[in-house]
Amino acid sequence: NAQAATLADPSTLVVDTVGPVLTIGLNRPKKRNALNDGLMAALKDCLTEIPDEIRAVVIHGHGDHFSAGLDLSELRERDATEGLVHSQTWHRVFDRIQYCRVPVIAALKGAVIGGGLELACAAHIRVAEASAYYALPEGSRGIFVGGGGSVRLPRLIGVARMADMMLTGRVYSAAEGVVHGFSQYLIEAGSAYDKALELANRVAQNAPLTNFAVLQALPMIAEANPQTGLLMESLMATVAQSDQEAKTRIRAFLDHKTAKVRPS
Ligand code: 1HE
Repeated sequence: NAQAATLADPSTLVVDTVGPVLTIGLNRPKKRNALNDGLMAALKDCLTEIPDEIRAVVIHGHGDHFSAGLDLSELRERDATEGLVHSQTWHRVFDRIQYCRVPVIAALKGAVIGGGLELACAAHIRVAEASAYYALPEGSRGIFVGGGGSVRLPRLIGVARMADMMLTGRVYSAAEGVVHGFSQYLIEAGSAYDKALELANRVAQNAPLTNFAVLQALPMIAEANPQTGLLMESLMATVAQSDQEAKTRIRAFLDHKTAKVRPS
């Protein structure tokens, strides 16, 4: 029932701290990290109380796969009302990722399927290794996305591509995925977690106000009408520039004390 669904199962996640980075490992490898209610409740809990000293989050999967999506064994129990509650519960959990205080980076490998892809879409940066692949088998299972996928995924890859995935079961490879916007990084096998951690440490060094602006203001500005967006941008820029952190960093550049921007 809906009440029992809120009980967190801490064994489904491995949460750790690596310097300023909180790492959250999906930990149901025998079930290919399928997302059951206990895991989702645990994920919600650990995203609720992010310690002050944490400056970035990495979400990854234990085993060979990021996530096989919704745990289908739980689905057969639900009626329509419970389904609605379940979907909205997922929305709240994934909103905690998207609107997190700090940047969230997803390290992708193997199956990134259905709800697993919806989870990845809520993160701010996706790093995929060569084994990653993306699919939305909801169509063939007679269901629909329910974890915010129809809101977030079209913004990354477009409505037509998502419709094709759901209608025909099309699967995209990691290499295709980086071209089409599923991930921002494509890296060699076995290194998604390390790369995600490296990026997390880099973003952790940014001025907190810059990260706030990128996470909270940028997506809203991008969705706003242009005149509203431009005004929001001006206001955000003014607040950021007037922060002491910005002044210190710009002074350091002018004093030749910071690294120059060079091609990577
Ligand atoms: C699962 C799930 C799952 C694996 N729910 N139990 N997602 C899907 O439709 C994907 C379904 N899964 C697969 O296609 C495959 O399992 C994989 C390609 C991910 C992995 O294949 P493989 O050969 O490595 O493993 P396996 O033998 O298929 O699975 C190992 C076990 O995990 C097996 O259980 P067992 O008790 O027989 O050992 C599988 O049943 C179990 N398992 N995936 C439940 N998803 C909010 S709306 C979101 C809607 C969706 O996400 S729909 C997409 C659902």
